[in-house]
Amino acid sequence: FIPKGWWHSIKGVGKGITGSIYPSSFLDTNQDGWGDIKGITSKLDYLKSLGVNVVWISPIYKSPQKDMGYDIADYKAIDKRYGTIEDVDELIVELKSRDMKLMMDLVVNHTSDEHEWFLSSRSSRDSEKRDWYIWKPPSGYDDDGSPIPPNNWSQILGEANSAWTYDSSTQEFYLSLFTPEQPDLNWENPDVRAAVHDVMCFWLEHGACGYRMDVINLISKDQRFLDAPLALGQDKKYHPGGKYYVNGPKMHEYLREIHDKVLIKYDAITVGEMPVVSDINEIIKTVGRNSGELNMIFIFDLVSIDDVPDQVRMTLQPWGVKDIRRIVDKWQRAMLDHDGWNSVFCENHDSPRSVSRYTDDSDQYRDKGAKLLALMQTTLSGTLFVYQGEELGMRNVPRNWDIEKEYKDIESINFWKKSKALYGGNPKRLAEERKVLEKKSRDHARTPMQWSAEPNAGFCAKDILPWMRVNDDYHEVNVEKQMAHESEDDLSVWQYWQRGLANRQEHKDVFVYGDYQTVGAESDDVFAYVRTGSDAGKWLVVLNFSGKEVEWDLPLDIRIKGWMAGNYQKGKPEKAVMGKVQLKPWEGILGNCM
Ligand code: TEU
Ligand code: CA
Repeated sequence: FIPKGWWHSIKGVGKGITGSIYPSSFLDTNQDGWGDIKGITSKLDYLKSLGVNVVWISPIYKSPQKDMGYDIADYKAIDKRYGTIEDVDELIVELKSRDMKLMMDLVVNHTSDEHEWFLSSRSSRDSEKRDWYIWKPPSGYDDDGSPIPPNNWSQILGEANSAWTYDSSTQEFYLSLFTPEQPDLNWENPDVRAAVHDVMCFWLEHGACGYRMDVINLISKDQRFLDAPLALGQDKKYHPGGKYYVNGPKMHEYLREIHDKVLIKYDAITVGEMPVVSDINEIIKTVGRNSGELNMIFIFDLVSIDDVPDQVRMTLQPWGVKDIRRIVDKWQRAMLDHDGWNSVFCENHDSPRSVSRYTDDSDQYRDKGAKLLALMQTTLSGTLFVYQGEELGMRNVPRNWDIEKEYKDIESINFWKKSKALYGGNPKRLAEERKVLEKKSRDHARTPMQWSAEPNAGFCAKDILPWMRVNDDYHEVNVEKQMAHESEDDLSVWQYWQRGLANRQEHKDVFVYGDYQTVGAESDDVFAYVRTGSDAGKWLVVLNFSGKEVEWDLPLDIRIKGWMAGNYQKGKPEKAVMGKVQLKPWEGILGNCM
């Protein structure tokens, strides 16, 4: 029996349990209110005890931090806020001694506008680096003489603005898809690609195991630079231009070049961030067994579940358990049927907290909701990514926080600026906009990690102001409390994750590599599936994604040997083994089948 994705098992990718670290909010060790590399190193035992064996750290390179380090000014230097290159060396030594790996963040769709490549590029039209970025003349001039951008594409982190930024000294626009401080590199230029390869080799030589590759599917732009289709029902000046740069014409060519010139030499592990695209064939070209591109990607369907289709991320649409089922089923089956590999995640630094988003974060149900999501993620195929604080069931920030004072993210700031400009005189409409932020802002994931009930949640010293406010609930929700939690009949969320991860590693043939089948697809409340492996047999996962008590019919062809775990008790759940199963609100159970 050769499990699907066996080549990933040889390489160890399948066994990967990745802890996603947002360094500024992880742990501050030098009293400046900003998390640092030494903070990460000091918590490796913590991560290891949870079950993590790979650490992905969001960018720690030199950066003006306009987009929290996703605007890099020097790829080979560490930002002073985070520490030094010696700190990275120490981190790698400490990781290796624990049999853990370091995954760096590679942000090469764009640089910071303070990167020397860009400073040179913008210095004159004749600069030898002019062509390293994407420069175009104005498409015309307004009545008042102001230049009109080359096309109508909107900026991703500020939808009211153009994706093009005018440079008055050389009188041309440069493309800056995310913010004006993040100019897009011109991947058509082979020198740019060679420079990226060189950066990649640098950190792999240094001891990194591989890369999480930021918006890697945006690197190839359709060179016609045509206008984007107008977003429906929107009376806007600029529109999402994804059609012309998401999985663009030469993306696969560029990825294969990276693979052949860099990855293969180091046997590096890669996960490409690929928002928007959700076409199976297109994705298999990248992560299929013989693709020669990447090991896996982040597919965005689950974290875009509440986005209005074909519009920007900061929108809201209703969704239900049928959507979760459709999305999970689609990708679990796709990878099995086409021999591809995938990542599993519900959270990252760009998404609201999963317990608030997919379940119920009230005091009554937060614990159950967080465990429900843990049960789901630890029983699905792929390389698992657990985002800091997810293992505690950390919540979104409270609704009563002052947006203008507490929200720090450039996307939130631009969104709120736009909302006030457009709807300042319309309190009802403005309240709707506020609701979008309260539900979806990236700030929710970025509050400091909650280590203890000490002031500032133990993230930094008590007399220091953390760069971002600590969530008010840290007295209740914190590492110290959850690791110490002792109770006859219950586990903390942290302990539940720990046990789930251990169970997953123990039964890799089922939960990591096994077959996947959705069952009971007619239910409006329950999402359920069967995992089948080579030696540990067949397992049924039943997840009540509703706040109601639900009666669920066991499929006729499934016989339960025993219910082994659930999120309502420490031991084995007492449930019917045939016929109808009664489920409490947000209850999840795991059964061993005959
Ligand atoms: O995110 C890219 C991305 O497309 C989204 O997750 C993004 O947050 C969303 O589309 C905004 O509406 C990556 C990084 O993860 C993010 O933090 C950076 O801001 C972005 O790239 C630019 O580097
Ligand atoms: Ca610090």
